[in-house]
Amino acid sequence: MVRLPRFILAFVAIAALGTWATAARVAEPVGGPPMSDAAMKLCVSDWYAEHPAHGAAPLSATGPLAPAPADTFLVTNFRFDSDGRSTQIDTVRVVEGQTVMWKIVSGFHSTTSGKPTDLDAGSLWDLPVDSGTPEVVVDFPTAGTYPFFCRPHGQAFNMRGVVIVTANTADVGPSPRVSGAGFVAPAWPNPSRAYANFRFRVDRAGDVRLRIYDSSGRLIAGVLDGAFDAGVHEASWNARGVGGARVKAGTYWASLEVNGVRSSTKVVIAD
Ligand SMILES: [Cu+2]
Repeated sequence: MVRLPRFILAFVAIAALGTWATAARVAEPVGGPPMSDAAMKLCVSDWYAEHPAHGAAPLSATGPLAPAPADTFLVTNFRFDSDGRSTQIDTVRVVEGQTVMWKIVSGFHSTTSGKPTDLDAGSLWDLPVDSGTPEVVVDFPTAGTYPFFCRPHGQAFNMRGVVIVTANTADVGPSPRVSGAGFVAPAWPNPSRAYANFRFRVDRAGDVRLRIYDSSGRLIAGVLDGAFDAGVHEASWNARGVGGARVKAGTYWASLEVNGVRSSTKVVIAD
């Protein structure tokens, strides 16, 4: 047996304790001094390395021609701020079919649906908000109250917020648009199997494109691309991708572009 000198044992013990204390702080912040940038970054990157980010609005809803988000939370240490005041928990109100943006100001955070203690936290959306993804946009197609929190700071720093989505009481379906062009009904049947059907309004004769995206914004299929007269029209998607294979069950987004004005509606494909 090699006998280590006593001072070396003391050094090893202190080093091990230091490592443990750092790991515990990252995994479960317990208030006290704010987390360092490095600890926040580690917490966020560790989580999303194991759990894919999801729930961002499809690219079609965030492109240069998409309507601006209806409201924005500025994400800072350690609050979601929507009103420019230093209140802890802010609430924004939007209408069905509108989008909300989270925009980084400082630190490393997430926007995660639910409350920190919910078993299904993050089931609707769970996205990092940091220098790597400085702006994220979530689509809110359905009325309801949607609490959210930051994974590293929701529990210990009460870093939370709320989105309240009110029903669209005009009879124009899920995506009201100022021009009057857009979907006028949710996709049906819901869920869809062989076909998903869409009804949409064209405000004046012109070019119409209808495309299908998956929930990560990947283009799946083109349904329409051509000239239409003004009026209400219908189209169907055969639940097949560009290559002709049936898509797997899940949530997709139909993106409609009428004379450059875009709107989107959700499509659920069943097995
Ligand atoms: Cu945070």
